[in-house]
Amino acid sequence: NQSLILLIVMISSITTTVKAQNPFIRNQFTADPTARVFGDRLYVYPSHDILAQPGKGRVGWFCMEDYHVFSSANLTDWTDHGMIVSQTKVPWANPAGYSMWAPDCIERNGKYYFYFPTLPKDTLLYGRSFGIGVAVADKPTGPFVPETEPIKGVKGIDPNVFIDKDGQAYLYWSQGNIYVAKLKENMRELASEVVTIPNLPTKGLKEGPFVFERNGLYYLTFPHVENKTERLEYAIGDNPMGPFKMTGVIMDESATGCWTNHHSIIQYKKQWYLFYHHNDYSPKFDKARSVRLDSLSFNADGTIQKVIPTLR
Ligand code: FUB
Repeated sequence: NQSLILLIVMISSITTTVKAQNPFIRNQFTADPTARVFGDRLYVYPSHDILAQPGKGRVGWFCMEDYHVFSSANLTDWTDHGMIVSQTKVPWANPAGYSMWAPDCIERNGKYYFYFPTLPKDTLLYGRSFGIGVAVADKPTGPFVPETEPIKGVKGIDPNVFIDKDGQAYLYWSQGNIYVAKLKENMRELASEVVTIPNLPTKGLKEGPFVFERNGLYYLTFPHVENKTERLEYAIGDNPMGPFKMTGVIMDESATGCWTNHHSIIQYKKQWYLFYHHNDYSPKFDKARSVRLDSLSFNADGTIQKVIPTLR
């Protein structure tokens, strides 16, 4: 068995274009990595796990109060550009929510739009649901200025924004199902009805949609839990609003007990990559996670080859 594992590790290090050094952010816990290419650098916008203490978050649960952004030109040397958004600086956020969950960031006409979910102050309207907000900057590293209100008509977590070739932007998010709506040119308001994406698994779809386009195919990718831990799966369609056809698995469930997995997929310098997370630096507590990356390849028919995690 050990020699089989060694063989797999040797083969993957030959075919991998990056000498993966997972986890690749080592100065803090990070999760839910959204990778984006801006100019000639790759930026990663992750969640920032911290440990809850009595009076600060809920002990034993996810605890996040802010976001950092990281960048690299070679996927080996990473720069931490520091804190970009914090719960105390978002006018509509509950400053004691500690729920700054999975974010995204996208560029449009020279502005950078950072999308994030968190618990709103307005519990009358939101109950226990999350809202999704936007913060805007002139550079990928900020400073980001949060809007005063969350996006109207959206309750849920894990925003993901995709801009199609015709310039139309779409916002995806989760709340039991995966939802999509068009965004206005201002990137701060919905421009359509909210659509529940059909033909996806009816159970175990909790979070983390990520959409990208390649060769005219639209890929809706997401974590799906059937047993204990999440498996990364995908569906393909010919329209960003679906319908999508369930197609396969990108990464199997983890056997080592990190309940969540959350990912993004991006092409950088002609190679595609999967960014995801695991609890490498916190094996006994799976809500203190660390981000990883591995190369990803497609078959000739557009299907995705399964990614085997590289641990070092
Ligand atoms: O990081 C908090 C939540 O855990 C995210 O929003 C989910 O996608 C899961 O990774």
